Amino acid sequence: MTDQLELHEKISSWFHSARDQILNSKQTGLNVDYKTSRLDLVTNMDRGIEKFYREKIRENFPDSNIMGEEGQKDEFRSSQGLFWVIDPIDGTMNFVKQGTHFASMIAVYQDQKPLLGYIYDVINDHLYWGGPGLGVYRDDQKLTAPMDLALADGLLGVNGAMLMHNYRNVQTAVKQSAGARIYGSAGIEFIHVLQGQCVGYLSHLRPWDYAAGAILAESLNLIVKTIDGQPLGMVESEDVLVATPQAYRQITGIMTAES
Ligand code: 2AM
Ligand code: CA
Ligand code: CA
Ligand code: CA
Repeated sequence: MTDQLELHEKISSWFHSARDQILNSKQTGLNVDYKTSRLDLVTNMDRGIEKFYREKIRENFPDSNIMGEEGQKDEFRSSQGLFWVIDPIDGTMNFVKQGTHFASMIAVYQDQKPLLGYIYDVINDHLYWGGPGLGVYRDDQKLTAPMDLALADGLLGVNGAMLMHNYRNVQTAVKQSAGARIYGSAGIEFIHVLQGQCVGYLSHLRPWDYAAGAILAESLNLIVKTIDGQPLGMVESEDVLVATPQAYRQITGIMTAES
């Protein structure tokens, strides 16, 4: 078994270098392109940071397989050894429009089992990291597992489009909560749930959006599955719900009920 803390020492240093590059882009300028729509952006920084992580991984762990949002995608199912999932900038729209509320994320698996998860809140310079057997840390400080709050007792992070279209009755879940929050970055939303600031988060996500968050959430006894109660795959996009056990049961009860 690769030593988690030995790996962590290397990986954590990459995030601070990524931060410098991202902050520098304010001076050097951003090129913004559209992917599938005017709401689906990619910048030279998304591509540059992913390239930087890939180079670091190849240099330090040459036998790795890598899946990244902006690059080549190795197959998770057939990958033994170290497998990496990268989201170089999560919340690219926020990055472009607000210059804040975005994250940089890496998830690491060994022989298809979770090993380490990282969500880096770039602007606030906080690294949320951990994995099975380690618990979850915010920089050097260990997080306590959030209380198992009911839906009525907490805020619910949701995807804006799902809420607008009342996807699978999500508005009913929001009405039963203390209110909806829409932050526009899956990574930032996961951080709120990890810290007990939101009772759950619901969105339609791809593997790089949820991989790191799922590793951290499971290490804090949160539930992270599809809204139909299925374990998260590593290939498709999924309706992902991360929540306290109580809120998870309540939200899926509402969203999977026959209407
Ligand atoms: P991204 O910025 O890395 O693409 C925005 O609601 C959140 O959903 C972000 O975490 C964003 O990640 C993610 N997302 C997933 N698919 C998306 C898409 N097609 N367009 C915009 N955001 C998407
Ligand atoms: Ca994107
Ligand atoms: Ca993302
Ligand atoms: Ca991204």
